Amino acid sequence: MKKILTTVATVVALCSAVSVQARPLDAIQKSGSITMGSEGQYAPFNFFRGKELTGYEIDVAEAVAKKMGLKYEWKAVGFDALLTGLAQDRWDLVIASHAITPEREKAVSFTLPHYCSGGIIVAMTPAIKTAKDLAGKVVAVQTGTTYLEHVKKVPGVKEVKNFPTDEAARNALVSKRVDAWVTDRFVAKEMISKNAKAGFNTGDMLFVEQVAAAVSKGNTGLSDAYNKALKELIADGTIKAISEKYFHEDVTCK
Ligand code: SLZ
Repeated sequence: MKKILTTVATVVALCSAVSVQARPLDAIQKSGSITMGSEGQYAPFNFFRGKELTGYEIDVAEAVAKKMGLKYEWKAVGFDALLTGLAQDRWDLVIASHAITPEREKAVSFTLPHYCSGGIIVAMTPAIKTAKDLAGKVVAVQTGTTYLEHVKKVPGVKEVKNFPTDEAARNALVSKRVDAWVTDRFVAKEMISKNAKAGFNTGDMLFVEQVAAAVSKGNTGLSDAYNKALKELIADGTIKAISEKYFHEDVTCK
């Protein structure tokens, strides 16, 4: 047993020795371009319009990059791979609606938040509105999200079904494979305003959260520069204007 543990420890040590850290600020500045990762399946925060990645978070990050004097390049991948990709040097920064949580903070460093929101209950009947109403019900959430963690803690929920994308979780509700869907309140609001006749009903917010970009753990040079630019863009009204464009309201943290 001891030998196996030693072998495992050696392999882990070797892996970390060869792993490359995401680039510090000066390396990014030297190259002139920052590589950013997002999901592209979470309208209106980040989504594809044809081949173009767009949305509130995409516009915010591009404005920040420009303010930092940088060009940018996007990588879009599944939500699950985004934070781990920071430690693998696949991108310098992730912006994909990640809430700041103690668990995630063990692995990455967060910037200042670019919006404040929360998880809301959505159902096809007005009878399911509160956490209590979820007792005995099947609830759809996206894998790897704070929605999953919070719904798991609601007493009496019959089953939490998880899906690779938020859209797939929503489709499960539409096709009545689940009784409720928990998603972001602004995602729900926008989706319902675009599908007014579909019969969606929103209920209570289950929890609130602050959502921020993430950089590799301890990359404070990059997060400080990002924060400085973001603060300036909040102060001069740029972020508010981007928010109004996608949500018709200001979603920044008050
Ligand atoms: N804000 C939630 C969901 S992000 C989901 C993106 N599709 C979280 O932090 O997990």
